[in-house]
Amino acid sequence: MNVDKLDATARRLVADSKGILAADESSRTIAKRLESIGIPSTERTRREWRELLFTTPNIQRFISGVILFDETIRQNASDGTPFPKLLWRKGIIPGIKVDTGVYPFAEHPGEKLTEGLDGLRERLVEYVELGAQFSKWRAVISIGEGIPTQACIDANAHTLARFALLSQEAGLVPIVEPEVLMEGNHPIERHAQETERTLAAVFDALQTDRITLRGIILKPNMVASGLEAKVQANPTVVAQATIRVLRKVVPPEVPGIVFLSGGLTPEQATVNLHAINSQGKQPWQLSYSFGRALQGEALSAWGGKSEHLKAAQEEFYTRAKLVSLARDGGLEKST
Ligand code: 5MM
Repeated sequence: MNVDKLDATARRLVADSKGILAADESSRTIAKRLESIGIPSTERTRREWRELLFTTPNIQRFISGVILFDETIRQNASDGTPFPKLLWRKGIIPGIKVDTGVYPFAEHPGEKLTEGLDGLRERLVEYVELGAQFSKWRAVISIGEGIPTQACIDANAHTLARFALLSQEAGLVPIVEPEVLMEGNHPIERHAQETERTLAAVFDALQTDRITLRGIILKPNMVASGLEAKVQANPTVVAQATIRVLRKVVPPEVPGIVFLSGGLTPEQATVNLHAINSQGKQPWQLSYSFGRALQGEALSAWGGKSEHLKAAQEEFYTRAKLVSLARDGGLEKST
């Protein structure tokens, strides 16, 4: 294993002012997103949408890497350039989602286990040939009455560690994504407690499996109130709770932490990231790997119409710029 190469890739992914675009929606999720603007999800519309994002002028100022879906890493832009090559030309690192989705966790109602370990070693070799330099696996932990169970947390932590080990063996930086969902009406304290429990189990599993921590990126949720909770913690409280949990459980060797947006609006995710980066110096870079919070406004502006392409790219550029400022704790400079 080339640890220096993993380390260099991880550091490039969380370079100053930059973060990751999550564009790895599975077929079902991208269909939901495209149908929300009234267009059907076809091979062509999915390609057009991703091409619009990737070809946004100067987006490489704020985007260090893009997480692709299996279909996307094999697609070409309209001029015939394979998407990974198009991204490389802009100095953006292509990555790949390698889990195959979340499934009910047997005998554990309401809980999910992520699958995709079968044949993973061989798939990773192919993704490297296609141009990927990092990989991603998402585990989903739900909060409810009596859940998450320790069994669900441990099973997901174990599969995340297996994924990370195989990725590093293949020369790919694993993005380890244990998402404790914000869906629900729980108070922020409960989200903090379950996030801490989950991350502690994940780092136990990573250390047991001897993962090189300086060659991974952690992709967690911010610690926040449930999306349906009546009382919503403000960005400062979110930032303090998030940092408190991360400092307890994330070893300092980890080079970077990139947050998911988890259903927060683009504005909320941006303001929270700014507040998190205003809490003082931390051992790790604190950046972003948003999906919805980076794409939402551009998707609405596009509406599937070629005459709106430029306006949509401007929306994407503007949001990415704001998120980048927030990542450096400098959002107020934009106002
Ligand atoms: C872009 O969405 C990713 C894939 O989700 P599905 O497998 O459910 O289609 C997802 O893993 C994403 O990378 C993270 O959840 C971050 O996205 P958000 O929208 O939460 O920032």
